[in-house]
Amino acid sequence: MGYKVAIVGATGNVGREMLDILAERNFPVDELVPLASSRSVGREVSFGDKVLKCKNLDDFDFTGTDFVLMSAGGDISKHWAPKIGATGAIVIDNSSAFRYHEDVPLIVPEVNAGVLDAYMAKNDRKNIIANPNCSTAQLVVALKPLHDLATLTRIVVSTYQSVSGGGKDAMDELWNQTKGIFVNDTPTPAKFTKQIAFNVIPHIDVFMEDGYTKEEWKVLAETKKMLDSRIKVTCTAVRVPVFVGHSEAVNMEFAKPITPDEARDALREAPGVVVLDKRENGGYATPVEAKGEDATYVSRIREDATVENGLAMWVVSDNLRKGAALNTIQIAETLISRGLMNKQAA
Ligand code: 11C
Repeated sequence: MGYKVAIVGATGNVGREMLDILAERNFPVDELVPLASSRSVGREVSFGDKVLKCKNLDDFDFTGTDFVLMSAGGDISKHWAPKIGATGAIVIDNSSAFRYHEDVPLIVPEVNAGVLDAYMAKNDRKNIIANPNCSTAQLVVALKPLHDLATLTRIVVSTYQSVSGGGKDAMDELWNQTKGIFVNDTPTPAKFTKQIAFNVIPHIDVFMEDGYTKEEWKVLAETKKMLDSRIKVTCTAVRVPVFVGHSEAVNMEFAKPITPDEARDALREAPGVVVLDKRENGGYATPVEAKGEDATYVSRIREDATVENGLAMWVVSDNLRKGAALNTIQIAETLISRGLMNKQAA
C-alpha cells in the first residue's frame, strides 16, 4: 500500500531534493503532487522517470493526502500548515515556523524518533511535525551517541555553512561573483551583506537583541529541544563560499570521562554517522565528499584539554539532504515503520 504525498515548494532547492530522495529510496508513493505558488503553476519537475506539472497550492484539496512535505518558507508554512493538518494530512515542515512550539515535535529520527509515538497518540494533535535547521540536524546526529555515553554538559559550535542554505539566489550570487572577479568586476552583494566569493561572512539570518544571530540561536534552541535542555550551547555561524555542505567545528564538555577512542567507537556504531578520521593528510571529510550523500561525517576526533572531560570534532554533511530533504523523508518513513500512519492511510 502506498501513500499520497504532496510537496509544497517543489521547485525550490529543497523541494527538488525531496523529489529525488523519494524516488531514490523507493518511498511507497501511490500519487505525488508537486505544489507551488500561482506564479510557478505548470512548471515541470522530475520524479524518478516521470515529469510532473506543479499544481496551485491555493486551490488544492488536501483531503485524502497522507503526507505534505513543506519547504516554501516560514510565512507559507504559518499560513498553510494548520489548515492542511486539520484535513488529517501529516505536515512535515522544513521551515522554522513551528519548531519551537511546545505541542509540535521537532524530529531527527536517529535522535528522538520515540517522541513521534506519544505525539501520534494524541487526539488533539495539530498533525504538524517540524524538521530542524540544517546546521542542527547534522550536529545532533553526531552528538547523540556521545551524550548517551558520557552526558554532554556544554558545547561550543563554529559553523562553516554553504550558500545553498540561502536558496538558489544565494548560489547564483556566489557563482556570478566568482566568475566576475576574474574579469575585474566589482562584486555587488544582494542576497548576502558582503562579498561572498573568496570571503567568509559571520552573519546568517537576522540579528537578535543579545548580539547573536537567529541562526546561532536556532542551533542552541533546537539542540536543547531534541537532545537535552540542560546542555549549555553556544554557536558562531559563518557563511563560506561553498555551494553545498555545511561543516562544523565542535568543542564538547562531558560530565563523565570519555576518550577519543571511545567516542570514535560509539560514533562508528551510530545510525547516520560515518567516521572518517585518520590522522594524516586528507584523512578527514570535507563538503566535497559529503555532497549528495546521506551520512553525517565525523572527523578530527581529539581531546580538548582546556576543560575537564573535553573532546573536539569536525562534522560535515549535505545541508540539502540530512539538513533538510532527507531528514523530512526519514520522518515520514519513521511514521510508517513505527505503525503510526495506519489511521491516515486507511
Ligand atoms: C542557512 N541554515 O544555511 C540556513 C537555512 O531555519 O531552516 C535553513 C534555515 C532554516 O542559511
